[in-house]
Amino acid sequence: MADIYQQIEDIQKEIRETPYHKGTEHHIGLLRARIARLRDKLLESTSKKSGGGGGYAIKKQGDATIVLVGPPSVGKSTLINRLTNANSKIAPYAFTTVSVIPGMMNYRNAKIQILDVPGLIEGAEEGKGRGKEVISVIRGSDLLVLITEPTKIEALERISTALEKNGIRINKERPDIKIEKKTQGGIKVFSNINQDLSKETIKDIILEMGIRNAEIKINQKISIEELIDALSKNRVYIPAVFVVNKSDLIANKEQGDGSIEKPILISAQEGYGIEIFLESVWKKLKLINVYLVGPDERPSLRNPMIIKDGLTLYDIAKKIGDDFAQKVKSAIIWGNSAKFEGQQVSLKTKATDGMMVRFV
Ligand SMILES: Nc1nc2c(ncn2[C@@H]2O[C@H](COP(=O)(O)OP(=O)(O)OP(=O)(O)O)[C@@H](O)[C@H]2O)c(=O)[nH]1
Ligand SMILES: [Mg+2]
Repeated sequence: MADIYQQIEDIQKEIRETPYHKGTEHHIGLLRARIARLRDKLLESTSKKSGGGGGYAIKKQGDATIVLVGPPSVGKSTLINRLTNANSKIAPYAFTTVSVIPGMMNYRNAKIQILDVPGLIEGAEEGKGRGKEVISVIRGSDLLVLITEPTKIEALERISTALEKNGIRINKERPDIKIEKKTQGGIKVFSNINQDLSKETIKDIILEMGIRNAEIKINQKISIEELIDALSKNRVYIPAVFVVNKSDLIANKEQGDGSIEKPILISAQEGYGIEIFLESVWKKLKLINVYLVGPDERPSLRNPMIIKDGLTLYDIAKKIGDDFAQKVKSAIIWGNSAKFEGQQVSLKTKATDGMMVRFV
């Protein structure tokens, strides 16, 4: 293991010492691919070792699971205690929380599980301490809340970088690259988009990632990083909201949008900014409410169902049951996405937030 860390270190040093331009792009691309493979090896050994024990094997529950990640003592336990039924110990010293504390929050009819994890991410990429278990909890979550306090603003960047090194992509889309492995024929790259990277660089990075025979369709303009991500097995793509707690301690409270540059300012203790924060979490989770209306019922908000945005009415019928989906032919809808109240629509119609639906 120590050997792999040393190898990564050495290659990183070489990258730092090589100026980046068209002429060195190929070489740097290969070095980055080499690092990615070494990191993948480390991640594999982590996932084998982790799982179970020490309060880290938390069962996912509810409609979504979010994780609070941040340095020690920034108020993660205070926040989870405010939002949920959890009772996480709060204290004015670091590392109060040493295992994962789960809580459940009801928000807009959804049950959202919130996990308070120990502030131990940094150092995880060097395989230190419990950071690795924390990483595996994060990898399994639907959303991250990266939280810090006014005196530790730089932690947001630092933790993001540490997570990136562990294969976690924050607020990014999975690159649109299709890889079909073959048994022979070498590497064939197809792209109908003009790429900045040369064909040769793309090909050699693919080889460096350990793929010998494959057809690769690239449907977007890609960077070296995105190509390597697409070729690595263990990348996860997770949305995140960035937060600064204890904002009761600062004078300038110009509210942010939840990005890393403009974190949302909250005070878990005083309750400031909590609504804006939850609003942002909700938007990023991409959950919506649809309301089921029974055959003889009037449309109402009585029977909500939480679903992922983007599903069709047919998908919803399937969720209710395969038999049910077989039987229903169309739907009647009410609410702001209906052209008129009681509109009959096909099951191919996309569900929207607030829609009332009767299957017929
Ligand atoms: N001023 C102020 N203090 C806060 C706020 N939230 C938490 N604190 C204080 O910060 C200290 C640490 O709070 P915790 O909630 O235990 O922090 P934590 O992030 O869970 O800490 P660890 O479990 O040790 O990683 C406590 O003394 C809290 O009372 C806040 O919004 N404003
Ligand atoms: Mg805590």
